Amino acid sequence: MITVYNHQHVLHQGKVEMFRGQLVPCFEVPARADFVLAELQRRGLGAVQAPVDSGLDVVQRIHSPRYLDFLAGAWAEWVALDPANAARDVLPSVWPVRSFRSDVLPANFAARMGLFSYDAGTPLTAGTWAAAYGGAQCALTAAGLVSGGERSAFALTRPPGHHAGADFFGGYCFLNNAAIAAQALRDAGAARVAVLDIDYHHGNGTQAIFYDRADVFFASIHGDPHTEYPFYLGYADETGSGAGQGHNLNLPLPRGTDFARWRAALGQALQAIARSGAEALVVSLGLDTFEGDPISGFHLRSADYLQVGADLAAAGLPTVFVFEGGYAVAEVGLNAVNVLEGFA
Ligand code: Q9C
Ligand code: ZN
Repeated sequence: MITVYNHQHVLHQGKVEMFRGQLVPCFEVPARADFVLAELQRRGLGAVQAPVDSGLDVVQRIHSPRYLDFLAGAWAEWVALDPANAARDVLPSVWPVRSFRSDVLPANFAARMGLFSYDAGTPLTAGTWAAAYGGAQCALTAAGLVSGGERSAFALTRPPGHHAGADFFGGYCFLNNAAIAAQALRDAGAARVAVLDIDYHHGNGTQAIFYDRADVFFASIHGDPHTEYPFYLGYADETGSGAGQGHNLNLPLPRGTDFARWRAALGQALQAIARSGAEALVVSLGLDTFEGDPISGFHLRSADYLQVGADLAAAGLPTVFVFEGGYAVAEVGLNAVNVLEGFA
């Protein structure tokens, strides 16, 4: 399997995130991707290549113009407010909840930070745009390889993407790489595409992007949002709207879920994907379902990920893997590459 590696990922390096009233060191760190790359190379799982830059055409089909403009220019605005800001990450602190307007674009920078985000755990840094842009190019290149006839490809990117919506960031995510890959597969001729999200956290951004579309089926297996982040989306009764009715499947599972129960949900998701008529698959590959993950609550073990890969392969679809979460940093390489090897 070819890996498309975003060498610019290190440019996104958050210092702290807000957690229980304190600023704590970021969980989403550059070493995550380094461990995956090292394990891929150690096990000789296939070529690693840099992305081809194909610009923002497909990205603009997923994200709104005013959101992309904001992200691309946010760091320069932040430093212009105060040169001392260059040493500090940006975090939002005010948000337009129900009854506020989101159609007006405020001139105030903090107000726009809040307009385009939904949590205080996602620092924006000097290199966030460059890293996220490189990640999107990785997803596009991986999708292009699969459209061109490869059985599979892996987009090894960070920051992750599945919490980012058409016009918001959050959950450590800025550009929705999986959604961008799915759109690219559609544009290259696949009539129907499925996105399967196996990160511990519900892929609220991806769901929202495709919620009213019939051409992209979204299925997600995740911690029950009654207790787990992102809390406000990911319930079983969310099945799609309008033309997208019936094209969204959420399989929330309780904290403490083990592999046997999780795998049964995977089987259910894959059956639904087969019924959807998808001609290609995008897997949002989070490894935070691992028993040792510091911020999650499922109990998958490293060896289980080989079986996950084999189950995914049995679906028989051309597949783009996109790296998402997974915060047990020392084990994330082993776990990710186990999925890829199980698939191969
Ligand atoms: N400080 C992804 O896995 N914060 N995002 C949870 C821990 C948000 C996870 C609280 C977790 C977001 C891509
Ligand atoms: Zn996650």
